[in-house]
Amino acid sequence: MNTVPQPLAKLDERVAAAVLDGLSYHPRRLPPWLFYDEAGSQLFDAITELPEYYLTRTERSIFAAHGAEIIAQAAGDTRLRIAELGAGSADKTRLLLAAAVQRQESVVYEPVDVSASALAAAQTRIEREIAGVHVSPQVLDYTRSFQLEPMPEGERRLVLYIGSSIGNFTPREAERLLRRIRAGLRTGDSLLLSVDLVKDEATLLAAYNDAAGTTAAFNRNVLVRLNRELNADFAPEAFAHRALWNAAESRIEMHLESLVRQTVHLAALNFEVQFTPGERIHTENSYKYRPGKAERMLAEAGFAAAATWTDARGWFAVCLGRAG
Ligand code: AVI
Repeated sequence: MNTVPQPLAKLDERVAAAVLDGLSYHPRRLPPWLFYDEAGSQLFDAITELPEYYLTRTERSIFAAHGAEIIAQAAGDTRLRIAELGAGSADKTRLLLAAAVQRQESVVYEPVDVSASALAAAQTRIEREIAGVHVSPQVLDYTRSFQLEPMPEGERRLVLYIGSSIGNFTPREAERLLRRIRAGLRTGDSLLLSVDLVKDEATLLAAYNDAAGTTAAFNRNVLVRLNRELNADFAPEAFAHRALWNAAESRIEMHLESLVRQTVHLAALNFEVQFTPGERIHTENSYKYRPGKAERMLAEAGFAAAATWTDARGWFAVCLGRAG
């Protein structure tokens, strides 16, 4: 059957620029934010449930054990409102929101995301599920600017940057992002930063190369996205999912490795790329930290490290920094 060329939806300039830049570069690369179209966000939710992907359930266990203490430390003797960068499925956030409601009867929750539709979905879900939470969504690309709504004097804001999301930024980018967050806060506000810790290589690798192939599908989905949004003709099955541990940089890297010699056309960019067999596209870094590193990063960005909580195996850390 002939496939009829589909008219392109309006070209997203940010996607176009990132792809043109990344695929012109050697070694080829694509930024990880490209993973999160609708299908990619669903695949990521599925990853968080995988037996090998210990991160989400370990972090959740820390919140379950220490949620009340985290909220108490952040609040001091004031009322707290809670902002969250990235409005994912908010499953773990629920534990912290419930702890805040327990302490002060109600709480304003400010999920921050670029996607208005993701925010609307989060608002409906959370207001339905947790009594006492008032959702005030903020549409914002926090990787570019960080200016939240002004809040009443006498309240403090706790910003959640959880899920080990900071690990997908290079150290320089992470530093810049933490400084930007600090600049948008008042003295006494705080930031809760979660990081995945260095552990044995087999555990790390399994988390990014699961038996069911969900992470492989998540990785390849970026090519499906480029086919749709940039009228490209990637054959996703002609690229293998590779996850490797880069000990020198302390990070898991994900790549898509071309299995054959091939030329890919990206019609919307009027651009083509040739791949040799074995040539890779670097799609993600996921940094793993040594104990104490997150606290140093917070300090360098202007936060006094207030407390750190971890799990019994010492696999994951949740650090509270107070804006000084
Ligand atoms: C969102 N981020 C923290 C995940 C991670 O573990 O780096 C993304 C991910 N990539 C592959 N699996 C999950």
